[in-house]
Amino acid sequence: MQRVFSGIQPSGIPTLGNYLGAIRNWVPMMRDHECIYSVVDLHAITQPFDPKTLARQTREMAAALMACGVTPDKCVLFVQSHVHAHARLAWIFNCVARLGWLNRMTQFKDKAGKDRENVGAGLYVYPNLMAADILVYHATRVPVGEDQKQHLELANDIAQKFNHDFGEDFFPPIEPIIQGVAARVMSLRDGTRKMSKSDPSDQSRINLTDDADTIALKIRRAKTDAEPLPAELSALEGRPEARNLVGILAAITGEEPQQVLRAHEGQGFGTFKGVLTEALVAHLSPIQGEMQRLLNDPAAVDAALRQGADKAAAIAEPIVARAEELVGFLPRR
Ligand code: AQP
Repeated sequence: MQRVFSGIQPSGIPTLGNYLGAIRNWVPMMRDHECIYSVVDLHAITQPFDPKTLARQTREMAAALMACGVTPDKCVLFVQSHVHAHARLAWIFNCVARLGWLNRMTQFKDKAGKDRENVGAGLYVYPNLMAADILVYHATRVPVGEDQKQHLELANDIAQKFNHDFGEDFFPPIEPIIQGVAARVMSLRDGTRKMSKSDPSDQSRINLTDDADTIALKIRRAKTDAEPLPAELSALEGRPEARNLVGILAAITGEEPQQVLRAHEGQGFGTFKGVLTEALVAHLSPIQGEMQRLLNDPAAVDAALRQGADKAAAIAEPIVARAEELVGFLPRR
């Protein structure tokens, strides 16, 4: 059985984008892979964050995952900072990766913005930590969106250079499980930007915790245009907001966007938004109920995460110890 690693940052409440683009796909993968899923708090501190809310957000993210079906009895679910092997291997990778490789990472350029001198160094070496997250379990499959493909190539470069420099075929190659662009959910305020949990505007996203009224309001206010829905998907080119709402309904109902258009051809957005709201509320409310039930007993969530961390460490410790041995560190005896 192949081993999968995936992570999600506790940088806010999970959004509909996180759910449709990542979390929902984690569940079926647990049937035929050994899945290791992490709430990656070490990554979350590479961007501005609030130390007063980080722990709560981390627990909430774990509860959201469990409520979506990522249950700890069927996978290894844990918090990244609880397993020290990640940071230990990441340091070694900081010394293996070349600056030239990191300089090519487009996500750093996007996230750093214009004021690069003032960005934390952690954001720059983020891909090295991501490589460590995967390779510290010798995981070979990683579900990624298009935007993460470059980081995965870097992880493979790091693994190869480590193997070459330290004389052993130690780290296996990683293969992406590519998720289609269809799963990409865009901001409700701007159809050309992705929906993000850290977007300053709450109106730009649906949070998994939004109640029915909030969802209705956000969808009603979502940016659209005055044209009715066409019959053909190709006619939505140049209408990113309309395309996004059609894509969301398709993802929620399990249909193709083309089928959604056929069913709603000629409709204005007033009507279509009503249908979309109803579908979203019906789909998300059981998840919200379960998340709330879990968060009513935070000690039980923390205990599940502790067990997950123990299971993760049992896999990662021998691997990082061997990597340290290959590098030549004197073992602690
Ligand atoms: N809008 C999206 N559509 C589809 N998939 C998405 N993902 C994120 N946004 C969308 C997927 O969610 C997973 C977890 O992402 P992450 O938390 O590690 O970081 P991210 O991709 O940077 O997600 P956010 O929500 O945009 O977080 P912030 O605002 O903190 O940067 C990934 O698999 C991602 O592809």
